Amino acid sequence: MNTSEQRIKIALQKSGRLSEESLDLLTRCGLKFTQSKDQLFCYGENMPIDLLFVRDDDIPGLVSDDVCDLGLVGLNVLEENRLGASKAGKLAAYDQLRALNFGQCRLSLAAPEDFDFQGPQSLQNLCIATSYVAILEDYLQQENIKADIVYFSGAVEIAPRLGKADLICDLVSTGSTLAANQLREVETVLESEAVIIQTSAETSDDKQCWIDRLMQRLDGVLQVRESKYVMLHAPRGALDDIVALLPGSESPTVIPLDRNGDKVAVHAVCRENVFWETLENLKGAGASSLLVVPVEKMLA
Ligand code: PRT
Ligand code: ZN
Repeated sequence: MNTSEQRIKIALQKSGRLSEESLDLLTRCGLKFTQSKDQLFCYGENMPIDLLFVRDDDIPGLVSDDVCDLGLVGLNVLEENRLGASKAGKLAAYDQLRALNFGQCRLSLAAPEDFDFQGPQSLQNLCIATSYVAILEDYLQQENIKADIVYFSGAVEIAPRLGKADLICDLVSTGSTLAANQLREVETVLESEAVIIQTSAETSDDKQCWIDRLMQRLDGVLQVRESKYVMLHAPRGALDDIVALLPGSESPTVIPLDRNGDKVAVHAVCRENVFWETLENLKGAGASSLLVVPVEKMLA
């Protein structure tokens, strides 16, 4: 497992909105790198896994062409690549392994505030500015709408003010960019978040073993992020109500606290965050001595 062909290469965004969290996720999976983020390449010290830092738009192609085995990229970039390739008669050769629960945004249509949007039909014969031509074309085709698309590589939100388009189709997260440009989100075209993809090219058994191991750790890391360990005391009679209130928990451990088992301790892993309201409701149902602690690692 030492030659460079046998080492796994993961493509990550070099510098941008996904960079920090992508690297953080892999570090949490226990990977150690000889790291210098300004370099294009990072050597994995404790596993045969190296990182390649590139522009996000290049990630689907690098994975599809089997230059990299894995890639972390926004679903929006992936879909644009897949639909673009299919239009050119090519097949994008990668499989989506997991959604990564960061980089959330949506590709949305947005119009000037006074635009009377009554659904996709309102787009008929209008002009829409976007960086996501293939996704927008696909959407318009599915809705049976004829509209002109004008390509903007960035600052799409200024297109209506420049008189270049009637609407835009762009990524939105908080919505503040749209508001600052007197635009209103009218329709979501695609919900997006960061995902991890693997090349569809044949992978050696050795490499696949490491990829499976990495995915198992990744599942643990993703589950742990929101998970909490909850401990509480309760009268046995209130157990059903209390268990029903624990968010996303599976069969908690119940330990008798007195000789006849009327009072019990309940320990549960909750796979969702536990808010103050939940604790108050648990207390209302008869629970006492409530304790919520973060979970460090989890292996199913
Ligand atoms: O240099 P490189 O090509 O690698 O980076 P890039 O400039 O193309 O991408 P980058 O770093 O801006 O974004 C990388 C990925 O982050 C995107 O492909 C999305 O998957 C994800 N992401 C999440 C976002 C946003 N949220 C986001 N808000 N990408 C862009 N935006 C922009 C959007 O285009 C608009 O200009 O932020 C603005 C809107 O934000 P709000 O909060 O005002 O709504
Ligand atoms: Zn980009």
